[in-house]
Amino acid sequence: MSPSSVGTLITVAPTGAESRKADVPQLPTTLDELVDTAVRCEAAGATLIHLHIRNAEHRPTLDHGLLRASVTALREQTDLVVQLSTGGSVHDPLDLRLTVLDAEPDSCSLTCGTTNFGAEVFLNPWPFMVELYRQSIAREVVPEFELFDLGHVASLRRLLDQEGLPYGGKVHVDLVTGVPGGMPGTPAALLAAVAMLPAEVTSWSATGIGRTHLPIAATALAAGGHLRVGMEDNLVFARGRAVGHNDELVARAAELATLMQRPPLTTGEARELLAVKRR
Ligand code: KMH
Ligand code: ZN
Repeated sequence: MSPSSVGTLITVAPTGAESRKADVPQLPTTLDELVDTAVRCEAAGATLIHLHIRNAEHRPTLDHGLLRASVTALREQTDLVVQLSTGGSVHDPLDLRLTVLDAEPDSCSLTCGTTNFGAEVFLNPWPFMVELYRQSIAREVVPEFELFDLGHVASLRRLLDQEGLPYGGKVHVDLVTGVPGGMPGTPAALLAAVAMLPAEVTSWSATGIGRTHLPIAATALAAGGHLRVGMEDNLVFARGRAVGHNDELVARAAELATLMQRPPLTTGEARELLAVKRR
């Protein structure tokens, strides 16, 4: 893929599992807030939403009914590709994380290894990765391989060698940089990971946690990658200015991509890029 040959897939990760509503009231945590966020972010240029949901107390949950209701509502109100997080929060047990696919999303995250995550551990043992991958293929859900470290790139190589290609035949990767415990959010680290990607990878995006988000976005665009932005990864829009709404981050990503002659993909183009099943 030559850097300038394709438009840009913009993923929004609006909520995550880490920030507390009490600390960040503008974080979308209710279903109404999520739908409003999705509609506004789609209008601003996003084509994929990476979703973590919250319960009535605004705490992270993997409740099946709430997951399914969220997927249904987003499908009804937007044309976004709906990706459910299987990473959940660092406190979610592995067996519960495997049940996320019961909600029949278009896509699911699949992290290719365990990583230190601040003071916690984000657990992704090899047997869990394999089981999740097999389930994604059986249920015709397109995985997005989340790579937090160079070791995760090597594990993706191993997974593809052992299990073959994902449902749809496309291999989309998201390089998550700047997590305390993972690869740093620097152009050098990102480009090292990109250089190691298996030849089967058909598209990749990148995100930088916190203040690394802008240099990582600029590097990804220059190197032919796609973008992930959102309040899961970054709560500060600019020095001294908090993110007021996720669509501000999406609009800036779209502007940057357009300046780089790689304007946002349409949702139809994004679905084709990822080979998601029409549901
Ligand atoms: N919340 C993190 C522990 C994913 O969504 O798959 C894991 C995470 C990755 O956000
Ligand atoms: Zn996530």
